[in-house]
Amino acid sequence: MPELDIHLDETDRSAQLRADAYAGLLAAPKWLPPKWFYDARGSDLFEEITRLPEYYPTKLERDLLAAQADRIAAITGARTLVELGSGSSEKTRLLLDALHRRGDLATFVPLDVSAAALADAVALLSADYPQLRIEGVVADFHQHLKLLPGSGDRLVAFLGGTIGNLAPAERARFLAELRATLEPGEWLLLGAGLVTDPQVMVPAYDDAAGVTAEFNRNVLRVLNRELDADFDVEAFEHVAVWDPEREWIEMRLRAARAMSVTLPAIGVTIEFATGEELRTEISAKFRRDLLAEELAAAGFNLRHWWTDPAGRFSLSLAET
Ligand code: AVJ
Repeated sequence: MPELDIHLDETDRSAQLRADAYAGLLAAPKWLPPKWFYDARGSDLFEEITRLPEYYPTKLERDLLAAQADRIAAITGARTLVELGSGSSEKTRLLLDALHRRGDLATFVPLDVSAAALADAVALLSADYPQLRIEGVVADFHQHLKLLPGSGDRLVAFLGGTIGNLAPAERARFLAELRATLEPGEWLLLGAGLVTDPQVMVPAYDDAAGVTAEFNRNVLRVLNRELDADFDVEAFEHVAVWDPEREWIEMRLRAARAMSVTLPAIGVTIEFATGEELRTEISAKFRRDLLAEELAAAGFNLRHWWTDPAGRFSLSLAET
């Protein structure tokens, strides 16, 4: 097991899961934050999603990175690459290779809430990049930005469209906090899904093989295991809808029948009515002007903007 820098130990994690479950499951409507999808199985299911024919973001982002990585390396000259929500860091190799070709790269800092996914990624990367210093950080990018190692020469990558998991107010806070931890001349590379045809967006979150449904229900398995809850996981149906006002995809779990669920670890019993929905994720899609505005409001200057020809996914390179 590679050594990781752990800012989120099991005690913090479980205290947070309790707090989130308590707040979200007693709210009306019920909700849970998406970060709890990602135990080892959830991280594997997400990797499977990225290979589905319907799930276009990963492929489009990979193509954009492949096309622009050398330019990004030349523009930023970064010696430290930080990746927030790194998961498998699979696409990130395109950036590592480009920075390495220029001879600038010294350190890679992948940061993820999932210790399991991070440990796998660090092990694979250390084998393939023996000369690179890799500092895996188990942390939550909502909370631990101040702890990012390195200074003055960083490129922070936040890829995959994960920014879309944040609601507008959280996003503003996150971007401002990130900006505050960076120094002048450091860079942000942001991957973000764009508003496109709902007939393209919705199937990406509701695939024919049912992998996304399993991923969605996995959050209930996490609660069953970690909070001793007794969700009847199979009694929840996967729902993915496009909200045209707020321009985000919402994933929900819909109770197929009325149910009572006990969560002994937090001393709570909750009731579901037939058809009641629990919101598990928002995945916001963006427009260039809005993103440029949000970046500017946080103190970033959008310097480069790349999209696929159909305008479904974007890479933004912004300077502090
Ligand atoms: C990992 C947050 C980018 O929102 O597209 C995939 C997660 N959810 N299918 C996304 C996800 C359902 C994914 N992100």
